[in-house]
Amino acid sequence: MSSGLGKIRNALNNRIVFFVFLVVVFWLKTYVTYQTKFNLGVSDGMQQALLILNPIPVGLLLFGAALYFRGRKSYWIMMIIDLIQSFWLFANVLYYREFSDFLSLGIIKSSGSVSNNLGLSIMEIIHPSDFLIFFDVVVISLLLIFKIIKIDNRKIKFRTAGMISIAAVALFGINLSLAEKNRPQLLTRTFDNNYIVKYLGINFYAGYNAYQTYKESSTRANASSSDLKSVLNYMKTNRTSPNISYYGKAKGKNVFIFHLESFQQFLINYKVDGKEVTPNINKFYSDSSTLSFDNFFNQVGQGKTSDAETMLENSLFGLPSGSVMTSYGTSNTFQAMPAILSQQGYSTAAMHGDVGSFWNRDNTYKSWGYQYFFNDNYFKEKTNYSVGYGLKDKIFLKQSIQYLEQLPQPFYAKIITVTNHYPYELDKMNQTISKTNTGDQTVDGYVQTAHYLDQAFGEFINYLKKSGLYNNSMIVAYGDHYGISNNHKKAISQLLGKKSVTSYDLAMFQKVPFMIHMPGLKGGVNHTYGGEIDVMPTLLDLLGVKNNDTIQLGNDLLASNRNQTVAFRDGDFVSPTFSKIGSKVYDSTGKELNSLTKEQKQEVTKQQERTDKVLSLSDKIVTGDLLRFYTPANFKKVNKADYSYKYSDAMKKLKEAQKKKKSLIEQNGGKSTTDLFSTDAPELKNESK
Ligand code: GP9
Ligand code: MN
Repeated sequence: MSSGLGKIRNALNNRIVFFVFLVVVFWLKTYVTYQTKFNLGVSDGMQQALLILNPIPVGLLLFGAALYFRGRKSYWIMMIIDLIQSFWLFANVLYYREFSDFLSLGIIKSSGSVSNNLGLSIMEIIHPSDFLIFFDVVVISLLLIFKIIKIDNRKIKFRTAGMISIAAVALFGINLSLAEKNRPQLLTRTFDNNYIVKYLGINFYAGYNAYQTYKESSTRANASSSDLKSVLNYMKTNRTSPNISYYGKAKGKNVFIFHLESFQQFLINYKVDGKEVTPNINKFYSDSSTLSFDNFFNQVGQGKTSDAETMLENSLFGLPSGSVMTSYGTSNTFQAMPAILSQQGYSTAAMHGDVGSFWNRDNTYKSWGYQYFFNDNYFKEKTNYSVGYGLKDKIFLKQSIQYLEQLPQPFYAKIITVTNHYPYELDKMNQTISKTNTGDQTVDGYVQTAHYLDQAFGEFINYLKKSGLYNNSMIVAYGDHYGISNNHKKAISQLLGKKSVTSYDLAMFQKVPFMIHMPGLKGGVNHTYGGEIDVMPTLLDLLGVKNNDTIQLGNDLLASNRNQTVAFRDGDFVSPTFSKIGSKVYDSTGKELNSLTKEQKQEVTKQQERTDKVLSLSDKIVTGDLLRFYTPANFKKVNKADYSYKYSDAMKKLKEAQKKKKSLIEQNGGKSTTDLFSTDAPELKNESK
């Protein structure tokens, strides 16, 4: 035995062996930490393989850098690298335990909130086993100090060190390409820090995040308040005057923003085998107290849901690539709808059955002034409760009531569903309508999950009626973006009953529902052309909130003097007169115009210029963080430190809020209204209450 140990010791006296040993220990340690301290949502064999693989290339590269140096220096470098890595791992373990997310430089730099919250409770959240992360650093350092492992002073050939670095980079290349294959656009869209760590590793994530932060902060540093001039000039000409027959009509009402995931306008009144796919939404759409828009377009880019959220609540566009929420949500200054309304006495809450870190919501929502964010940490989970990105809508909505009813009124509540999400898979017991039969696998399940979403929506509306909320709320429902992408032209033409589809048809296919319901509201179908960018100004006018000095790139859909050019994120546009898709121009009937008159040309150019302008202004505002230089009158800058989405903090705050005696539960004599939510969710059938 002792001779075995002696052999190992002898071997470790060789620098290359020592290096390999360090890499192996580092790899094991990282992998064990992944498995025991984080919840990375590994869902298939490839993801598992990548999780095992991903510490290796970075380990080889970083520890390998020490091989270019000689003697003691080389050992010092290796141990310091090990220590830094261990600190990073350790800090993330603690942060993750509290926030289910990874640390980013943005958080470390910008928000006292996070470090404060963490600082206060650090002793409570630390587990003794966390310190094991430093075990190897301590033991190996001692072995070196006491010369049990001896320093190998021999020079390592430059070629050997070089080969190791090259191997590390090559291995990383393989890692990256396998990751991209499993999760396309992983780096361009950066959905969730958990994804980057799962696929590429916690150390790569550190570097990547540092690079992003550097890039972003240098653009920010170069921006100044004078950059606002062009924005303010645009606002002067773009601002509409509100429609007096609607202005302030919803003043003081509760507001629901009901997010219909991947829900397209074509589903309204759509039938499969003679059966309505979305009967509840159809009814809501044509209710006499619902204002519905039938030329309302989604305008999202790569940020998909997050772009929709950014537009809806800030009237700013998403980015040409990536997502405003993931790249700028933590650090930028915003003047978002939740912040504006909370300063008008509203309670504000977002609810979603996915992890809080997706699209960086857990940080962005603080910047937007959300007092509460009820994410999956707040909901009961069971194995059959979730599909795809999170809780199934019916289960999520039922569980959301216990929080909703505690909010002091008026409240602003955003409810984000997720079951109707690509790849539109639903368990047998929840399939209650037949699939379409285009033969395109990804398309045909869409009506089934949409039908499920519709039923969930119906159950929620029933609850609102029973609880009385229906009568004192403005309910806004919208589809965030397409469910069927343009890659499925053949299936799309079959769904629409056409022989084939043109680029114009595909642009029209980007319509999503936008509906505003309130008892007493003059309803009907409004044909104005607009999109997600226009929601915030529309709602603020309906709520009668002063809105004449805010920076918003959309305009009130109900105003009569509004511009109706709808900009898409790629620079195309649609309007009631002309639409430009790619290099083609179409008239209002969808006919391609091959030659334009001088007047037509002028009009198209004008619309194109407006489209380009509004997109570039938005990018300027976001990347330069220009709102930090401008605060509208009566608006208080949001301080992220005021917010915490920790379960215990939220519960404390809700309890405190009950003293105001304005919540539904208080109105109901202190009795919960959760029983008023009835659902036919098969998963809940045999559950005791
Ligand atoms: C996940 C959900 C999906 O939380 O909002 O986002 P998407 O993929 O639609 O952008
Ligand atoms: Mn979405």
